[in-house]
Amino acid sequence: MSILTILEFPDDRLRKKAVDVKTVDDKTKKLITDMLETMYQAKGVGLAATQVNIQQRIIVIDISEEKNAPICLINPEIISKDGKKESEEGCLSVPGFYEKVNRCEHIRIKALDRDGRLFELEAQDLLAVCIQHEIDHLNGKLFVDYLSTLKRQRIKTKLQKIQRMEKNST
Ligand code: GNR
Ligand code: NI
Repeated sequence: MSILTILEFPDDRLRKKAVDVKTVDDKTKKLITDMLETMYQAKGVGLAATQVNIQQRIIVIDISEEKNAPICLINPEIISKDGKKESEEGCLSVPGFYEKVNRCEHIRIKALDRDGRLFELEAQDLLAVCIQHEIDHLNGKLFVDYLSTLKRQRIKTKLQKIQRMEKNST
């Protein structure tokens, strides 16, 4: 198992669009294990492959309190959605910033699991928010894109300042 490096806004690589996984093989499974380990270590509830610089449509999620309920979504697609709900979002690629974002309240998705088997899942509340947030990552989109230009610019400047300090202290 290995901890992967999580890219941070405004890194251009977070803007790449991920492609479908063609076959779920041992390499895919190893990546999923590493993504889960990376997500748990970073104390996140979700992680998209794009965030660790892998342009494949793979997402891991665990919204459980005990961190013992990993969900893996390969090639996820929203097949129905309804309602609107605003909630506070954060992102491991935008560390330290939390803002309200509007999402669909209720979604139904289809995806492949770790064994390459097709399944459907109905989600609401945090799980629905998280799945929509992660699918956005696979499409090169970040939650800060839903904010005003001014707010996004302020976040960008503050993060770049922190990133410069981190770079100069190693
Ligand atoms: O850890 C995370 N928490 C979170 C909280 C509210 C809405 C979405 C998220 S996802 C985020 C982890 C992450 O950045 N996934 O891409
Ligand atoms: Ni995120």
